[in-house]
Amino acid sequence: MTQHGSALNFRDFVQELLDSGDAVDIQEPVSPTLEAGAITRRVYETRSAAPLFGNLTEGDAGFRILGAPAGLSTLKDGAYGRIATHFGLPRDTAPRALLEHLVSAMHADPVAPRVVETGPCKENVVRGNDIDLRRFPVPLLHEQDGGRYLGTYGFHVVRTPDGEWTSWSVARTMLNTRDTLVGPAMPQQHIGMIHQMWREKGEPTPWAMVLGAPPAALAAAGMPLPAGVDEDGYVGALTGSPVEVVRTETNGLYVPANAEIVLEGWISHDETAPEGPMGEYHGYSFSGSRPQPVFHVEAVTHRNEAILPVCVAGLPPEENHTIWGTMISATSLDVLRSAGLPVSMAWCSYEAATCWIAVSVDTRRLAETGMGEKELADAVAGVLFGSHTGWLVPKVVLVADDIDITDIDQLVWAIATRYHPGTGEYVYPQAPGIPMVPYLTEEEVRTGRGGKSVMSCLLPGQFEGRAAGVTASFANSFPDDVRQRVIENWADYGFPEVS
Ligand SMILES: Cc1cc2nc3c(=O)[nH]c(=O)nc-3n(C[C@H](O)[C@H](O)[C@H](O)COP(=O)(O)O)c2cc1C
Ligand SMILES: [Mn+2]
Repeated sequence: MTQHGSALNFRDFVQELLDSGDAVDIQEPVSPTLEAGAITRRVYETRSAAPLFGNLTEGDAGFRILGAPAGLSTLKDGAYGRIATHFGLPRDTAPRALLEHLVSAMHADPVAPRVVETGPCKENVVRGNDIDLRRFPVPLLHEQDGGRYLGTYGFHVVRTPDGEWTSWSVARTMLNTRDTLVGPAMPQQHIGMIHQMWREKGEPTPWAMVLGAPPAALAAAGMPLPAGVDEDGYVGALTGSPVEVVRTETNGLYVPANAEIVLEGWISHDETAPEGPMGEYHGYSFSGSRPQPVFHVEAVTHRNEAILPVCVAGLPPEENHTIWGTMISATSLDVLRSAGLPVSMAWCSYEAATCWIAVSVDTRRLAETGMGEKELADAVAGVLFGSHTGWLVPKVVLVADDIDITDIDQLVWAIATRYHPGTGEYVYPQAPGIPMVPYLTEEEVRTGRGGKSVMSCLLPGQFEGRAAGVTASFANSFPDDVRQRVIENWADYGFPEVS
């Protein structure tokens, strides 16, 4: 027996998508060399159902791929259905409710994972010389990529040498040789911090990678929780059940028992190999590879007919926006609110490719603080850009909370009509930030600072609690009885129902 439900069992997640019409079981032969990537890309861009490739032309027979595991959908029950299913929530859960759910679990007691003797991930065990990662259908995702990527929707497991902190974190891994992978482990990310601790001890870093993980665990591994926080305990708090984990075959780490595929081994300290390029979250592919650490695989365990989940990064919306962006939104909202700032919501607009976060300001509370625009911008920048989550996002858009910041149409209208050129932007050349942002100068990439801003779309009156005129719209420009009559008679006028 293993635990069930879409949040804690990837196989159940896939079944739930199929049952709700949000995944397609593809029996046509499909090549992992570019074809699966092209289909998945078109799925994101047309908001079609997630492709489950059941008949792949490379790799051992039986292995499958799920593309676009958290793509947006056009189904009637909501665009965010595939994301909500990651957390076992109803498909029509709105972003605001999802964020509050994620934030409240940050303040709940962690629920530690439960160690079980064995689980589905041990159905097949391959060790040593028998390992050949090319047995999996390792996809070539974009024509310009420097290699095939096995890990695009999986997480690393590492633990500090003192055993006090276990980190689950999502980062990409490229196939290097038959039993090694290569990929980034940035020093600001928790895998990089823990890798450094092992380096100082002079020992290789014990490591595992989990593919086809429980979806809530994958999302938590893509969430910038503070250093020292175990993502596994957060998943327990979030789902209300401990995650079932099993001991690895070789290195004493623990991995989710029902994972589709587990790779275990160690990360080298001195050995690097060229990695990339790859189409990336900001929507571009830059040329050239970079040296990155090599991950040595000493054992592979996997379920029968394992399903490899795949993110084909690039233009939004893909998982770097729908999962990473959503998890950044939750941690940023918590950081800003915990600092006592008059903030009601934070949202990394998927359309902005995780390069900006919109922050909505409670103007009534803002007026009570007596803050001016620069003071507010500096306070938001100080709190956010100094945090682990704020390191990831270069731009903040401040806007009054008459705007629903999860609605890109409203946000664009506010930017166009409220941002004041020349005075509405505050820049922070000393703020630290992720060096992957496309517009950074060489100097900014080298120093890891700058290219960060707060853009204010607050109008002068809003600092005194006054509204920005009356929004001329269906909601604001008509008395209740007129609106009610229009809604009730809608079909009689001859219109189809609006969702
Ligand atoms: C689909 C996806 C792909 C990601 N790829 C990477 C990556 O290649 N490198 C990276 O540093 N972070 C990547 N991230 C973001 C990290 O997972 C995220 O910043 C997380 O907070 C890192 O864990 P940590 O906070 O425990 O260090 C990715 C996230 C998602 C959802
Ligand atoms: Mn972490």
